[in-house]
Amino acid sequence: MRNRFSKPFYFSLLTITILSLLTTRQAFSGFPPRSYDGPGIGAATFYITPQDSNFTSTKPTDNRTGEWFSIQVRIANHSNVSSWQIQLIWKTGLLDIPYPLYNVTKGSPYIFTGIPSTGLSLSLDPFNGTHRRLLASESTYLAAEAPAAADSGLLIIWFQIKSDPDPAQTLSTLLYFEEKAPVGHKTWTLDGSLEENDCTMLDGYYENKYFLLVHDVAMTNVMSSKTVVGQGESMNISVTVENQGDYTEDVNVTAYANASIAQRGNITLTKGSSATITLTWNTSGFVKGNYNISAYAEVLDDTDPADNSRADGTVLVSLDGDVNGDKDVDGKDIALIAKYFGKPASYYPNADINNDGEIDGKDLSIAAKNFGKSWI
Ligand SMILES: [Ca+2]
Ligand SMILES: [Ca+2]
Ligand SMILES: [Ca+2]
Ligand SMILES: [Ca+2]
Repeated sequence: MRNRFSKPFYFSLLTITILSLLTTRQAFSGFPPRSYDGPGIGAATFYITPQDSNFTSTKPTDNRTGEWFSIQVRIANHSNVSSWQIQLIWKTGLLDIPYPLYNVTKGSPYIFTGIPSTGLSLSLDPFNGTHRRLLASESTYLAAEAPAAADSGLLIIWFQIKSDPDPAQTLSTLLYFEEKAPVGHKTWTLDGSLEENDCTMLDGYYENKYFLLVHDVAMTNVMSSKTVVGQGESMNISVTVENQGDYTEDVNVTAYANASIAQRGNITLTKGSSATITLTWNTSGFVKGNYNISAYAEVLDDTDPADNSRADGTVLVSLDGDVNGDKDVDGKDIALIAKYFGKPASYYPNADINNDGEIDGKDLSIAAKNFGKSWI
């Protein structure tokens, strides 16, 4: 088409003068040149739908090469369109249109439905060493214009995926409308007077990436119910585990007092979910002293092992009946039990000496048995 309009050398000065006398504007016929660079009428938007597509591979051996997908090129908020042309460009390493005659068809509802026109004109050729271009256009006859519409179809295009990424690689391409190209190859619409309309181009983004499914659980909270526990009594350790991976997990959970196992447990967690279970530490057989409380969540092949364990400070194993942790059983301990007497353990967990959930006479009698004793 450019050749048709780049041979002015054959024109004599006389011819040009006569032409300029006969017409100030070219009569519309067939495929128009881009003859006017003004603001035009209307303000349409060319867009690609879907705007984004990811062709995700879940493991390196997934083969997406050869798969097909379609996009539509559409035009929105247009009026006075008698001719449209788009130049669409993409990276050939990722996508291609192997058979344009079969794989590029009119969109729906097509912009020129019921209007006499030239028919769809298509050409597919290299844009540069890495990119390929589809040039598509259609014009109406006799200055006929498409009625104003919110949205119309231009093209349906079937692309084929040409490459698979390896784990270290993502293949991506912008499917973009070229508007800064030389005259004749840019994207535009014209009205019946061959005036160019204002247009906005919304490109699409396409990516073929390798996505590894992972096992990853995390210990997000560890909470000891007591700060002081009587030797031979029990306390609770609440552990919260989150499944940050991609599989449903059967999680083994272990609470520790220093390096010793306090108790083991198990939680089943679906992808993205979180749950808390309560483990119990029976201090029978543990010598008096401070213990670091921690918990560990375990699944096979955890890809992020750093978040699987968590600590929660220290707990004192003391003389049974020592509620305030000063290593004796005296009036201060009795006073604390008395203060919360009849209340649930949550009011003052250390005072629920026998760990049965209530602060009552049983706790008081345990303290009474060791009243006056101390250690160290
Ligand atoms: Ca994690
Ligand atoms: Ca983890
Ligand atoms: Ca005490
Ligand atoms: Ca109790």
